[in-house]
Amino acid sequence: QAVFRSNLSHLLELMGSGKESLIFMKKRTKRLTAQWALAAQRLAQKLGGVRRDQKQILVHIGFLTEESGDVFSPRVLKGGPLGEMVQWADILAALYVLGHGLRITVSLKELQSNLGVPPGRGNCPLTMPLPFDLIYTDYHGLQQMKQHMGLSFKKYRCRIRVIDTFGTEPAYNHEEYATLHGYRTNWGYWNLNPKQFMTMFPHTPDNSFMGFVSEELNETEKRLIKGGKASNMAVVYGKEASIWKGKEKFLSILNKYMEIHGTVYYESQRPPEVPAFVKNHGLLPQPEFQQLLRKAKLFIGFGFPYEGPAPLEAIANGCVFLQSRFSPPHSSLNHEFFRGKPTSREVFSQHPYAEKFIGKPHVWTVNYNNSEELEAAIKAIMRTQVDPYLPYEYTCEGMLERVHAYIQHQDFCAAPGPGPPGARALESPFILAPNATHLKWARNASLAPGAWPPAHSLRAWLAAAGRACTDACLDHGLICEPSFFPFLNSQDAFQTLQVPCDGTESEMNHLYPAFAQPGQECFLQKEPLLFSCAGSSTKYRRLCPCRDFRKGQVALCQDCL
Ligand code: U2F
Repeated sequence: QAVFRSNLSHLLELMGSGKESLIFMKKRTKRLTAQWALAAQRLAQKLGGVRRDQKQILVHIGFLTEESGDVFSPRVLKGGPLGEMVQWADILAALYVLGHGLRITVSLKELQSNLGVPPGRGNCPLTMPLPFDLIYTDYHGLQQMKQHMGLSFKKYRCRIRVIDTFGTEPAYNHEEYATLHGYRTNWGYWNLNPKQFMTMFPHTPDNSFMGFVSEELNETEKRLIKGGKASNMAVVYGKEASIWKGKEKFLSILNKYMEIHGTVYYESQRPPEVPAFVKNHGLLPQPEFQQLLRKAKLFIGFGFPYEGPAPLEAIANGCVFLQSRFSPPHSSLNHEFFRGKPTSREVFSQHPYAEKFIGKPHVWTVNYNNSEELEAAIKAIMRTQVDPYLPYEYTCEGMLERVHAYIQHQDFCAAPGPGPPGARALESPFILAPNATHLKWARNASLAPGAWPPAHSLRAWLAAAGRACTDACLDHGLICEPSFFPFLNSQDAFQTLQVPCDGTESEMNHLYPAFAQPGQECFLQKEPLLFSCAGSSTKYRRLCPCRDFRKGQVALCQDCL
């Protein structure tokens, strides 16, 4: 039985020391202790007496190991990426607060000793018992485990969770399919269950959304902040000078209306990219950065970094986030940063989560190339009053709730039953919407006992041609749920939806099940690992399994706790 913890001092010891990255993470954990403790109290109350198994967990942070080059640690104080460190610090805190047994490794040697690989033996060819129920790592760590676990890797890889900022889509994950169809990249093709990859934002529900937290304000703090805002103060998003390159015109427009602040790292001289009228504070320690956001009215994205934590922190501190729309969208096909990442996702703005899940009045996404549109937005923002806002899923309680649910319910080691769990179930009635493109699983979940998420939250839609299931579900206020694909992957499902199939074929294709309009052919998915919410083609109308979700917690269905 796991017992919630509110004292994090032992966790701080477990985190070790030395590297700047670890120092940054520990400072963060220490600062957030009270928030975690309060969140644990609230979640304990919410869950009542529900039994929570205590798991033995290994956290191996691969990108911080010397063996993978550890390029991040030396840049912590120089404006390099901190988002990953924010997330790992919060993952560790969440696992610890939930009461699990924890080991943390940031070197190959420590990894080997925790896995029980005999000293001096780089690789253990025998299957050895694994003393952990779960392992959280990243792509670097995964590679190291593959190299050093011998046969055990295959046996135990279902216990691994891969923290993967931008996500891995099923088409890239399936080795054979990726190789045959041009989805092979540096990172993908591990043939894991796509839900084993855990992302920073809810990009595609094919992966699990892990997230991180942002500090939450109490009502008094919110009131004080609202009263203390300087309506003409703007902070530019970007710790590295290169982000400011080519933004002179934008800055001169903004400078007409607002006092501009920056937190750009510099060594001795002001970086030439940052104009003299900007008040540059240099890279700030995290708490001071938060204080700056508390005073500011506007936080401005210049297009990079993509999808970091800072805009959420700004919005939580009562700022409006202004960002540019990307047209055409950025993706692994056209942008260096995304190239080689195992996803085809198109990014329509610097921070799609802020745009799609938060939106106005907190988030304004405009075309920066249009000076009139930009100027009008700045003026309107200066007149708008906004309250500090933090989506529940990014609070400590929200993160604890989600990680608790994953740990108790996600099991990728269970042997698959004979055929998809829904194949038989589909003989039972569906409720059809009048236009027959929407169906709801009407029977109770007893048809797939123990399934998580429970089968009764399934709502199915036949998407329009060219529409991905991710978007088709969102269009209806729902979220795509890949674990429900087996329920829809049958001739019966098409029949129930009154889709006029002239013929039905079963093939490996990450867009299936789907209906091809020319030819009136229905296609079923042959390879369960390729069930994918992401992906679209104008050739197909995809059959999409959607589900409801808890308000502010997109990872969990209404009955998922
Ligand atoms: C993202 O990484 P970044 O580190 O560039 O993300 P940011 O949104 O800039 O913020 C990370 C943290 O840096 C902190 C701030 C955030 O929590 O409080 N910070 C600070 O301590 N001092 C300052 O002066 C300014 C900010 C993303 F998270 C990564 O996954 C990506 O790899 C990267 C590139 O897209 O962007």
